[in-house]
Amino acid sequence: MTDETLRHDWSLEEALAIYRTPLSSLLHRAQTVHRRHFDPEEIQLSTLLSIKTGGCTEDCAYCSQSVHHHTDLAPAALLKPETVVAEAARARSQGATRFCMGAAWREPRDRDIPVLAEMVRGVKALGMETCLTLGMLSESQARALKEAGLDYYNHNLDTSPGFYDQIVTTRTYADRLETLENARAAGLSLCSGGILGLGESQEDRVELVRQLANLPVHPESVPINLLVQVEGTPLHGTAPLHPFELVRTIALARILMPRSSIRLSAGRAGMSDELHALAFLAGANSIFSGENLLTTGNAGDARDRDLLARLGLHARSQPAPVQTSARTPSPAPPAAPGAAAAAAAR
Ligand code: SAM
Ligand code: DTB
Ligand code: SF4
Repeated sequence: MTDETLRHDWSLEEALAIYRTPLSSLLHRAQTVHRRHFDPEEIQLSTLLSIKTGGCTEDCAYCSQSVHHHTDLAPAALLKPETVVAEAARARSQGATRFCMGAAWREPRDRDIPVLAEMVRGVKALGMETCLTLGMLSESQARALKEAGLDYYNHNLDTSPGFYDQIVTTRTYADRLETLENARAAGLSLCSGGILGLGESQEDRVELVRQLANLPVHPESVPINLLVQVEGTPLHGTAPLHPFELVRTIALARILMPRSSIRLSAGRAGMSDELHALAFLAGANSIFSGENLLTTGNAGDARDRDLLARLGLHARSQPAPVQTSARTPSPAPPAAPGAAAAAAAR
């Protein structure tokens, strides 16, 4: 069975065939892969904070923060490190193991790096994993942030290369790939995924996952966002995606990137408990916790506690051991029926 092998050469035809498998067989395959590599009852929680809000010069059609659109968002300057660290401490007290700091920038300037490094050092000192998402990043910027203790860089491919220019025109897919390369070269772990519900085709969704899986090293974390429709953005009013398409995309990501964390990301506030359950069955094992994402609302801690309890799932209590993202397949651990065995296998 090829599921256990980390492959980087998936063809579109192979990936489409998996995506279009009858749903129960697709879920069974995704679960089988998931249980080989993860504790099936454990969900990792990351909390987001917008450290610089609005006024972004990029024209991403989904985004509330672009100067090209007319949204109600109030812009805010870069937060002070002490404010950021206090928010991280609050997130930690609610069970988050990773703190993700997002800035509405095309790219940071070199002179922004020292204050960002200070934020990273402060969050790291709380014992949390750190993640930044700042737009395009040079290798030297990535190295400086890595040195400060940055664990993850989030930079999404968002959609397929073919559909990309209908969503963003101020940068290219190649720009996105270059930043991922720069972050990798600096030794950072990658968080890279996309958004569904932009009006893309099924082939675009499959191609997005294939692009991620065919990177030289799989992103350690793969956020799958469902478009949060924001009034004033060009994508407001887009026909909603059928939820099974989201579930299939998650399952495909789980099967093609067996060792990656797959995060059910933006859009959860509008999802039923049943859809959450299907997404977890499809192999999602991470969520954004907290009341807010960056500029829009999230499911919230009270609902998430209730949801996880009803599903018999629990939040991961510690950051995962630092991963080495091996290019070559390592022997898969035996199928682990219990939590302890699966945890020990990682
Ligand atoms: N400015 C940086 C960038 O674009 O790389 C970092 C922040 S940006 C808000 C991070 C990601 O959030 C985007 O790549 C996109 O995938 C996701 N995102 C933004 N707005 C969204 C929305 N309305 N619904 C769902 N996902 C969204
Ligand atoms: C990601 O893939 N999703 C997060 C995080 N990475 C930075 C952002 C979601 C943003 C949703 C819309 C908003 O709140 O502005
Ligand atoms: Fe700017 Fe990021 Fe929003 Fe695009 S997604 S407009 S780069 S903040």
